[in-house]
Amino acid sequence: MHANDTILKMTAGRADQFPRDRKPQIALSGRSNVGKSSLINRLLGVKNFARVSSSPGKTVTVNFYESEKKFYLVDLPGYGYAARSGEGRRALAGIADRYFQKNDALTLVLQLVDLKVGPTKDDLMMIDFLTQTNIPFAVVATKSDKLSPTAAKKQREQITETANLSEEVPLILFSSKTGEGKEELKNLICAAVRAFKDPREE
Ligand SMILES: Nc1nc2c(ncn2[C@@H]2O[C@H](COP(=O)(O)OP(=O)(O)OP(=O)(O)O)[C@@H](O)[C@H]2O)c(=O)[nH]1
Ligand SMILES: [Mg+2]
Repeated sequence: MHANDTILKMTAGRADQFPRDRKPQIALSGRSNVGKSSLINRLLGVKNFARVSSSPGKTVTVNFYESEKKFYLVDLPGYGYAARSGEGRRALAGIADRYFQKNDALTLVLQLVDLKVGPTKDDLMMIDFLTQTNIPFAVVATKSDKLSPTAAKKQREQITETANLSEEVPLILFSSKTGEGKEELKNLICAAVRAFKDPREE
């Protein structure tokens, strides 16, 4: 999993542009500014592969990064960004919703939650949705560099409790600044890719 071996295969502004090939997809979900694009950059070992911005709401398309010709990392638009205009917001919510519908290739969702902030109302709704639809997911608590190890541990417990996470749901502390959690996350992604069975071939 490295930038040398990864291409931006598709920047989809509409659902009919989503790739329909049979490669497993690992999607990054989370509110705007939580660190989805930064996480992709850290995983790929580069600074600016996926676009990161100081102003939230930058990723407005569903971006499919194809890695090792084997799987996709899918950067979804962030939710919960109030300053976007009404029409734009609806279109944005629309495309992320469409992404989750009848997607056989979706093999793992990485649900990002800001470690320091904890789960927002939207994060909790998303976690409920993933639980109810039986989509395998892990929670990635981002920006762990902002807390001391003691505070981080406390917040971790807080997240498990607030989101009512079952023991099967992995919870990974991650920082794109320090690289904490990177190996754990890579292992999780690799395992999901290996375990993927194309439902259309069964
Ligand atoms: N301290 C710290 N800051 C981070 C970390 N990850 C991301 N950031 C900062 O948080 C801001 C948002 O990061 P992005 O990666 O663009 O967030 P995003 O989730 O892709 O946002 P949208 O594309 O708007 O949905 C940027 O200013 C990043 O530099 C981290 O691990 N630690
Ligand atoms: Mg982004």
